[in-house]
Amino acid sequence: MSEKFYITTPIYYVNAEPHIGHAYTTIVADVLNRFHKLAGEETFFLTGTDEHGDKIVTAAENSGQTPREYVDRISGMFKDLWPRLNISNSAFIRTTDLYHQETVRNILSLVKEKDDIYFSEYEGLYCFGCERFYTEKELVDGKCPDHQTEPDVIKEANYFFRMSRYQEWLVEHITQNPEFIRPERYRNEVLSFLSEPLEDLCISRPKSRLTWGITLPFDEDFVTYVWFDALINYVSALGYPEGERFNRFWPHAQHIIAKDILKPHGIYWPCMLKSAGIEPYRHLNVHGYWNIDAGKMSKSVGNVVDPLSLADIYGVDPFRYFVMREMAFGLDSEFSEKALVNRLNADLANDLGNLVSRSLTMVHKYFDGVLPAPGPSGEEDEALRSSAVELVEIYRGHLNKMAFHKGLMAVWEVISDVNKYIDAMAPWVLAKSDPERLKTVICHIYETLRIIAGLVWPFIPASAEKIQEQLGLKRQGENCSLEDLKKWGLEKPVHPIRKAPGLFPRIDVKKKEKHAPAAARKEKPKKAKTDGGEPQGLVSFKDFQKLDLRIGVIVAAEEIPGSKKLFKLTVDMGEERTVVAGIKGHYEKENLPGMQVLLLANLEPAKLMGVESQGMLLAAGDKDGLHLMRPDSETTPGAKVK
Ligand code: ME8
Repeated sequence: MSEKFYITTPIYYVNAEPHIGHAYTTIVADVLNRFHKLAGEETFFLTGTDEHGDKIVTAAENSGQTPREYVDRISGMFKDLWPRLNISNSAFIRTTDLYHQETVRNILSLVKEKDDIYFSEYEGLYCFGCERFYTEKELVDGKCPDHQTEPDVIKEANYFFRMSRYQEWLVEHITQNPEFIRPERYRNEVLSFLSEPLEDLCISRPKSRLTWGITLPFDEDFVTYVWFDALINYVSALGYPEGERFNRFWPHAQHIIAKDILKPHGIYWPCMLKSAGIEPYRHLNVHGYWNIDAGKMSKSVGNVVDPLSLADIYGVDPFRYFVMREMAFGLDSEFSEKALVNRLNADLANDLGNLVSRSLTMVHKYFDGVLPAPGPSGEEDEALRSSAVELVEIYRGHLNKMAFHKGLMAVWEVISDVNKYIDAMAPWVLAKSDPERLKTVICHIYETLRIIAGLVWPFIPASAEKIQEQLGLKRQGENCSLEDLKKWGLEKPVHPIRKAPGLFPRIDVKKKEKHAPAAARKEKPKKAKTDGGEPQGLVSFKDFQKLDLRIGVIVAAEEIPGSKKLFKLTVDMGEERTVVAGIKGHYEKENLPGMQVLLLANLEPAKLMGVESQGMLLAAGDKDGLHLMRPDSETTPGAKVK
């Protein structure tokens, strides 16, 4: 029987569109989900949307929609976002789902039967942004610390959950289980809060004030407080109380949240579970904020960063890698696009991307793409082999402690080791001096790459699978386990090693060419070599020969939403390629299909406005605009230009 793993994100409010904060938490959950799969565990990964309460009603009114129409629309945006960020959630829950509403009512009845709910008049300071009452002490300068607004004084009769009854038990539980809330700073925060007497929790809202909620099972005139409704999603999604999935996964539950919602998760939720007779979750994992310009980024402040446009511009994997590498889980991080570009260029394009491409090129150059059997070995091989194999457990240790950035740093140390090993072993010299030794070196590089690809899969799944495919591995993605990774030499390629275009195109920081059309991408002329290389400004015939210029025929031309200059073209050059060309405004899209063109076919792929361009059309520009280069008579598509 395999171990089980259950991971959840907060269910996000649908009062605004998803931003980088939501994307981060969900990517963390996704990385953990994939990591636990690699560890051989059976996993369940839940995310969803929180759709009741005052906030939602106000947002719906502001957008001129009914709450129902509004929640359907925004919840849909969250649901659609996740596949685009390659999120592998097992389920998506909405608090307006009927089964969830039923579970909330069942739990309320259960808690009421235990005499843990009572009715009472209450006057208190209420923040509509947080949808909760505040004590004087919790306010900062008389204002809500989150919304910087003065709370309203509200007097009303309501239902209360006897949370105070569970205070002692909770303190004991947290003390006995040091990993219950982690990292430690958040555990201490909760314990410090619990050092004062815990007040009971108001868990209803009169329908005279709010109707958009779940009606209490024991009083038709009230709806449930949004947090009492929302937290229950974590068990309703598993089919509590009878669901087989509930019994299987709940004992292994781990939540991920940011520090903004520590109190409901660290205090209300365990008390609710205890009262309902459900065992507590296993871990509450709390991360910090993504700040922007040194302030908290949030929907209410309005300085949001859109994850999709970042993923569109830089690629999904570079975006995922960046957020996981940049933030130390538990601490705040400052978001900057420049830092993202730097990481992409340095860690992904230079370190990992170059390593893969130079390694595969060598297998081609020296062994026609067929991995040889190893020859005699030496000390250097053993050093690389042990650091690669030991990496698996080091990585596991970091990820188990939520230290994702450290896990990645450890992988990148080994990437640097392989790069150094290649430089030290100089395969290009061995190719002439010791071809048998070269075989060993190539095998060691191959094996280390297999381990690296497996370990980066949770973070950058699509790129890792591309590498695994290029390596000809049978076990790819989740089919490759941590245990398998430790078995040196486990797999032989099932097909010859594939040479493929670069994995991570570099972004030119200075020129900020990222939005520019491929055709307009002008490289600065390379500086003349001082070591007897080619004279400045001239290109050797050898260099010219590196260009793979082909005749192609445009078979389709499409608009790219939001782009004024670009068309997405499908070009047949023996095989079909997608090429993004900056010719809009110079050509009508209807006139393009059937046109023969000249194509640079081995240009490093680049993503333009979210579309990967796998080549470049050649055109000449003058005062009349752009003129596509074409053969002077009908030529077979794919014919090479010499
Ligand atoms: O609180 N940095 O929903 P919510 C990092 N519905 N993460 C951030 C962030 C930031 N600046 N801003 C938001 C709710 N997040 C409730 C949850 S759960 C039963 C109910 C992420 O839409 C982070 O995970 O306000 C935070 O905890 C969550 O979004 C809050 O999402």
